[in-house]
Amino acid sequence: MSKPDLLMIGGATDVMLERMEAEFTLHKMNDIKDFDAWVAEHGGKIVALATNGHDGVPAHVMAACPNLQVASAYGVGYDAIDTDACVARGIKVTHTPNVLNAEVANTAMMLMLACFRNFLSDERHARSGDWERDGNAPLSNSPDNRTIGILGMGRIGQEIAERLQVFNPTILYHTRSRKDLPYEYCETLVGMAERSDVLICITPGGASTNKIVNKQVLEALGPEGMVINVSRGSVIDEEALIEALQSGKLGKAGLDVFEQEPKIPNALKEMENVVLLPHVGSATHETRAAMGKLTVDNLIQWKQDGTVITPVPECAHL
Ligand code: A2R
Repeated sequence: MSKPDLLMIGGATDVMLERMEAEFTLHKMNDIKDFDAWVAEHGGKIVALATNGHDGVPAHVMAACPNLQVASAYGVGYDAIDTDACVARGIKVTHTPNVLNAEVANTAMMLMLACFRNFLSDERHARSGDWERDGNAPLSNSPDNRTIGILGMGRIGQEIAERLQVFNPTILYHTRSRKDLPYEYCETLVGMAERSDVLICITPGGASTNKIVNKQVLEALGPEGMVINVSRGSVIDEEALIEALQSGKLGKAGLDVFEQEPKIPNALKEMENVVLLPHVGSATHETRAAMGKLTVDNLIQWKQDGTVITPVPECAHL
């Protein structure tokens, strides 16, 4: 059987590599020393691409692969991919929705709990010997009976709302369109923030959500308020966030994502009222295996019959 040429951007698990190598002639971007020379020899042969939500499909790669037909992204967010350009060329873009809902929802919950309960500073208090030297750690706050506003109420947002139920919350949500769900819809994000103890961000990135959580929204949460971000760094105005946290206009932040990953502003690293994670929302062996499987399943199905399993909405008609 013929093996179409596939270019892989970024890394992949051993299982993914094994399956891709069985079906495709694999070119690894990380191994290409001289890109121009590689393009001259192989660019025209590449019909398939495996990538991820961070690297996307760079414009120079699109240009170098004129016969590209499918791009399979490992991850649910695809804001790094110019879907208009892909649609214009008939390239089917796929992503990995649903298989990471539970894990990202768990991450959001753990960030919220860590912020309310000061678990990270408590852990330091225990480990450092401060407990023996200085006595008990300061009291923290309960996550129970809170009003929690969820920005974005799609697959992951709904999973977060369901998992939060054990804390007896009042759940509000803001999206562009009202959903048929048993939670209260808020027409405006600021209006929701004014009423919320916690704002959890779980929209896609991209132009429509860029810095949507701005100074006004952050200050509406207030000095006791908390923001949790498991979506994209671009969704929050990071400069405004730092200012609000430093001035005490916002209470706490739990962040898994940042504007310039993997860079995290020093100001955030220095603050005690912030919990920081290195974009690990879906990063468990189990969930990454499921994401990897779907990434490769999309490519293999495309090879078999030209269709894909989970196209991004913009490409569903292709
Ligand atoms: O606005 P709607 O009605 O399309 O609802 C979607 C909402 N959303 C927005 N809400 C407010 N302002 C916006 N500009 C805006 N754009 C989108 O975000 C919907 O409720 C939610 C996205 O849900 P899903 O498409 O099901 O995405 P999923 O699987 O929950 O993942 C969300 C994001 C990914 O794109 C990654 O960036 C991250 O979570 O891992």
